[in-house]
Amino acid sequence: MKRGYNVDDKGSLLIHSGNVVTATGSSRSDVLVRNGSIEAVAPGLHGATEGVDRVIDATGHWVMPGGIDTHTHLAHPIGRLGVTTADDFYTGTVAGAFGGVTTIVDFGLQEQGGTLGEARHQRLAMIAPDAVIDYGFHIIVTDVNENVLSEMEGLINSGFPSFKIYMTYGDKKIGDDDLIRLMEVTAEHGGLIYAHCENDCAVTHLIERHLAEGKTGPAYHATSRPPEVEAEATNRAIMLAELAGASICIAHVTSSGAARHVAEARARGVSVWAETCPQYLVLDSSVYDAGGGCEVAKFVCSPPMRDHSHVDALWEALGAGSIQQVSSDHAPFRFEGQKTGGCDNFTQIPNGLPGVETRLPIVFTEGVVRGRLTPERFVELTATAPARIFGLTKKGRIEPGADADLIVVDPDRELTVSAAVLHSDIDYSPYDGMKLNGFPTWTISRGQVIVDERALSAERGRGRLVERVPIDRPSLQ
Ligand code: DUC
Ligand code: ZN
Ligand code: ZN
Repeated sequence: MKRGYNVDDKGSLLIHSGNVVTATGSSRSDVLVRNGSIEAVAPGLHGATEGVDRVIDATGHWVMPGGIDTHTHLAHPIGRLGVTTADDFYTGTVAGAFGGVTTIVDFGLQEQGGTLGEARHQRLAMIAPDAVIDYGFHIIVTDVNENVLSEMEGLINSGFPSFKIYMTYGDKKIGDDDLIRLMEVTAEHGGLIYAHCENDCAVTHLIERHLAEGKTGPAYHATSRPPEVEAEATNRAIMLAELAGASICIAHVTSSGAARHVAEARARGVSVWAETCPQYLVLDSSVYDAGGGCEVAKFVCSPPMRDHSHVDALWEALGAGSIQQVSSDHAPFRFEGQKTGGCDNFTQIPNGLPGVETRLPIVFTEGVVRGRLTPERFVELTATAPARIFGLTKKGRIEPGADADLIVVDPDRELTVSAAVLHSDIDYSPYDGMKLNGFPTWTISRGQVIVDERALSAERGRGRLVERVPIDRPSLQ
């Protein structure tokens, strides 16, 4: 029992006397970890600490599965502008670890004219030296051709079962014809389409109209992408998936209309899942009040934040199960020098908000502490469901045989958010001043304590590529 010993994934660790919370229940219990996996979960294991390398006393704490964030953009050229996000795979995964995230599923972008295999190869080479937590990535398909379609079966069966598509965003956009072709292949081989849904024609038209009318300030970003453009594209993507018999996950649902299309499709048996993100649950369209000047650019993301009726609808959908997971869509840009490039023209503001570090605390505080979600539902939304939807068989659960990816949280400990206390390589937080519970005291990845009483103890590059399997289509949980 060596207090302070940083157990690697060959060691053993006992976390005792915590409130162990899973997606299906909570109880006071101990968790024994050996060689990176969970060996046993039961009360009374702390009677046998002989030979255990490290013991964590979790009295008064909650022990939960490490968060799985299936929507991060690290060192990634975003959207139509192609501006690269400010976090690399070191700063982004360190930020994740401090926010209780033990696995990310990021993105590898197919270049125009390039292959999906090249996208995989390039992205792996970028991530592996830097990541401190485990990682996978979705391949973003931007250029569909026969070769691409024939590559997909091999990718699905070798740990890359999900394919991101954009229904808007310039040369990254996929048309409906190509979307159906992709869906036919994923339907046949157990792949999943992960879709950014906005009607590109409507957005393009509205942007042009705003600019022609002199409505160029950052606040007009939001009115150029109203809820209808999201709801229409969401419904279209779902209907195409239904036609092809394919599974689909709708990225970042922000509006009541899109949430309703998802719920209705699930009710008729379509294999559709949906995520929302913390920004759409705690911020609303008042962040775009024109009085804010260029500060408004800090909140420019797509889809944008909505009015409060949509915020309420999203919480309801989370409670009812028609939205199954919360991801961050972590796409951090510095305010000075990146966001400010569009102070006079909202189309020049890179789209995205940081979120990998604050996702769990926001959902914990606004969901569990405020009584909107049970602790079990919190675990389901942030870890267990993302693992199930995206084929991460060893993650997101606290049970023998699962990877020992755990967080130990003091539910009463509060932290006031500012860029200075967070770990992303940017100069602001959209949640500045917010008081949040739910930051972990310890974050454990494959048995290794990587955040130890709020101090980093992880080597750069220790993260591993996560195993993923083809998607279980009939499961609509
Ligand atoms: N939307 C954003 O705002 N940022 C990242 C990509 C996206 O779809
Ligand atoms: Zn998106
Ligand atoms: Zn995104």
